[in-house]
Amino acid sequence: MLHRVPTQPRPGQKPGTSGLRKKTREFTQEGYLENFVQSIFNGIGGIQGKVLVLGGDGRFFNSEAVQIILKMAAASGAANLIVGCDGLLSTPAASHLIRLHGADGGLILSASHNPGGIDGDFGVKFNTDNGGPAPEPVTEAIYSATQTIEEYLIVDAPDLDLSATGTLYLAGTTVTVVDPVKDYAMLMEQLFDFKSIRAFLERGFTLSFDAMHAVTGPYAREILVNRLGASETALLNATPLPDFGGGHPDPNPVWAHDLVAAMMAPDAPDFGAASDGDGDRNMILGRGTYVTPSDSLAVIAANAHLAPGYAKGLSGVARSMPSSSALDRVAAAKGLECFATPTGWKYFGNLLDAGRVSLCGEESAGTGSDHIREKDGLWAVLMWLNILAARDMSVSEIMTSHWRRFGRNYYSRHDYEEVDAEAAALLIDDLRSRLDALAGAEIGPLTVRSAEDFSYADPVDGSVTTHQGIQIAFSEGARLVLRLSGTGTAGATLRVYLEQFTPGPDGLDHDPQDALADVIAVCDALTNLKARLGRTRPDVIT
Ligand code: VG1
Ligand code: CO
Repeated sequence: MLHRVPTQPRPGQKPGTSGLRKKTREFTQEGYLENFVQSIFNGIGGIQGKVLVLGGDGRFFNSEAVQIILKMAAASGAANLIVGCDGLLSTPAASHLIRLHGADGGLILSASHNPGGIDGDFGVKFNTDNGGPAPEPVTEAIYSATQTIEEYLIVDAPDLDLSATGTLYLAGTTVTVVDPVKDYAMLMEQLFDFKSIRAFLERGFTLSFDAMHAVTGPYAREILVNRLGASETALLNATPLPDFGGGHPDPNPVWAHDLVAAMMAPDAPDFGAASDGDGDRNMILGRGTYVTPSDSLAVIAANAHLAPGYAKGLSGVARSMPSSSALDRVAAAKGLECFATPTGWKYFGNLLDAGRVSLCGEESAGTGSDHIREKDGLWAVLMWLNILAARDMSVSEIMTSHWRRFGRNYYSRHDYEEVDAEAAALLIDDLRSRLDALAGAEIGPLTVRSAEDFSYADPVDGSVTTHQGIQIAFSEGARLVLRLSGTGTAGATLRVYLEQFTPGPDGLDHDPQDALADVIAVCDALTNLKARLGRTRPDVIT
C-alpha cells in the first residue's frame, strides 16, 4: 500500500561539510528523516528505476532509519536497493559498492566522528554515481527541495529481515542484502601486498587497532585477523555499539587516548591505528610516535609505489587547504601536480574522476586514493603496513628519515567547540575585513607574506567556491588558517590550524606545540579570540 503523507518543510535541513547532521532527538522526530530523504529523491530528479546503495555506521536509529528509507525508496519506484547486512556499511565500503554495481548513488547513515546515541548525533549523507559525496550543486538542489516539500511517499509493509544476505522484494523494488565486508576486503587485497604484510606480522611485528566501538570492527577482523593473521587481541573495541560505548568515535589523541597512552608505553606494539564512526578516518601511531594526518599523507605520497596497486606511481596529489604543506614538498620532489582544495572530501571528486590526482587527504585524519571516492580509514592502515613491511622499518624510523629528506612541517589544530555562533562569525568577518591591510605587516616575530579569504576554482569544471577559510602565510615558514566547522550540531566550532616549517637537519624533534609557539601567539594577537569567545584554551588540540 502506497501512502502519500502530507508534510511541511523543516527548517535547517541544509547539508554541511559532509551530509545533514543533527541531534538524534531531532532526527527521530516524526517525519524529520522522511522529509530529508524525500528531498534527496526529489532533488536528484526522482529515483524511478534507479539503483541505490544503503547502509550506515550502526549508531542509534540506524536500523529504524534503514527500514524507513527502504519503504520510501520502494514507494518512489526504485528498481534496486543494495543494503549491507543489518543495515551496516562503512562509508568507504558504501562508496566501493556504488562503483562496483554501477549504482546511481547511495545513502549513508552516519554523523561520522560525532558521538551517537539518543543524546548524540545522527546524520544522512548522499553520494552520487561516482561513489563520492554529492557535490555542491546536488546538495543545493536537495536543500532547496527540503524548503518546498509538501508530501513524502512510503509503502506500508512489515520491516524486512536484513540479518542475512539474499534477495528480498518490497512492492516493486528488489532489495539485495549484501555482506558489508567481503567486496571491500577483496578490493584491499588487490591494492596491497597481503603476502608481505602477513610475513611481516609473522616475523613478529605487532599491532593494535582501535575500532572505537564503531563500524570498522567487523572490517578489521576480516582483514587484519582473518586475512593477514594478526592476533584477535590486536583488535580493541571491535564490536559496534549504537552509542559507541559512550565515546567520541574520533581517532585523534584526545578521543582515542587509551590507544595513544598504550602506544607511548615502553612495551607498546610496533604499530597502532584507529578509525572513526563510519570508517573513513584513520589515526597512525608507532611505538612512542604519533603521526599527524598531514605527515601521514606526505609519507604515503613518498612511498605509495611500494604497494602493488600504486606501483606505477601517482598521477597527482591533493590536500585540503588547511592540511599542512608537507605533501607539497613530496610532490615538488617527485614532479607531481599538487592541489589545495576546500575542506570536505566532495572537492576531491572531480580531480579523482579526471585522473588528475590519485592520492588525497585532509588534516582531519582522512586519507584516500582513486580506489573509491571517499576517504578510507583501513586503506590508510593497510598502506602504512605495506610501506613498513616493504621498508622493514619502524614508524619512528620512517618519520625521521622522511623529515631528514623533506624537512618537517610542525602542525596542530586547535578547536574551540560549541562557542557562541554569532561571536565566532563576527571574529571571522572582522579578520576578513582586515586581510588587505595585513600583507607585509610585522606581528610579533612573524611577517605576513600573504593573507586571503580562500576560494577555490575547480580545475576540472571551473566552478568557484568562496569563503573557505582565512589563510595567512608568514615569511618565516609559518601558516595560520581559521575556519568554522560545517559538521557540528550545537553552536559553532572554530578551527585554528597552525603550521611551522623547519628545513632540518637541526630542530626536527621539538614538541609541536613549542615549535608552533610563535604562530599561536600571533593568532592570539591578530584575533583576540580567547577574549572574544570567552575561552581560556582550546577544547581539543590535535
Ligand atoms: C570535518 C573535517 C573535514 C572532514 C569532515 C567530514 O569538517 O574538518 O576535514 O572532511 O569533518 O569528515 P568540519 O567542517 O567540521 O571542519 V567525517 O569523517 O566526519 O564525515
Ligand atoms: Co567519518
